[in-house]
Amino acid sequence: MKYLSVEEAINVQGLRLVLTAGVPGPWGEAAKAILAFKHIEYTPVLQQGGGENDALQKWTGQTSAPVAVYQDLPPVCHWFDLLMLAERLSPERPLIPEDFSARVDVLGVSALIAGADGFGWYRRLQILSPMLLLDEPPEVARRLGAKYGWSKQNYAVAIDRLQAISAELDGRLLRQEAVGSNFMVGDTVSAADFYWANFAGMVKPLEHEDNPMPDYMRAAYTSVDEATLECLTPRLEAHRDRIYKDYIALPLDFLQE
Ligand SMILES: N[C@@H](CCC(=O)N[C@@H](CS)C(=O)NCC(=O)O)C(=O)O
Repeated sequence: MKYLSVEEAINVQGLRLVLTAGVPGPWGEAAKAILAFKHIEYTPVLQQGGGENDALQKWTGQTSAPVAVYQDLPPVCHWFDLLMLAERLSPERPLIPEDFSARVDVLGVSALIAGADGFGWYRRLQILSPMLLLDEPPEVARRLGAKYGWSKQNYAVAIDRLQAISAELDGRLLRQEAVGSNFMVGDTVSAADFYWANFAGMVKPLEHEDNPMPDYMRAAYTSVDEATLECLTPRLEAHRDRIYKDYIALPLDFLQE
């Protein structure tokens, strides 16, 4: 993938998507998969994972990725706003149902996976822990820990939260199977399916041929803890694989050209 620098991207027209360059960040990959499904074109822009990202801070008021900047509209830095922007830009390929009850379900399940205090959030606290529990944590880990709410107390409850979310998602898929659906909500693909497919890799990434992530990141994402690994139940893993097969292009494209 060819990324522009923030400085280069500021004056480009259309949709710009700031992404952590060189790695498959789950929030960024979910955004990319959603935009691709909707046939929305964008210019990739480089964020340096865990870096200072001063130019990004000036442009968007924060330093994380993904961020979507559409023409002269304010930057969109949160998964929910990014999803709503994608819905507005391509309403003909919806990933949020019109029916309000189903809408509540899709947005609620998506928040359990991608939102603050969700699956990705707590799994990240676990991933950062080996570094943050050192006497002298590396600078990058310290910065990420401060940004994303790491503390010994939050780390201690992470496994309970991951198990509870996993049980909720697995139970939901079981009920869906019983009515003949392969999707998290209703009988068609939605944003909730896209988020799960992309976040499940934080426990067990796709094989190298489909996800050529750097070795250090594969080692950090691949769970060796039995209780965490069990959060990816066979049903949740099969769901992830089905969504990739049917809706997301592989191999993932994130390495810097
Ligand atoms: N604020 C985003 C989440 C963004 C996020 O957590 N980004 C992480 C992905 S791991 C990130 O940019 N990490 C690298 C960094 O902060 O430098 C949302 O709610 O959608």
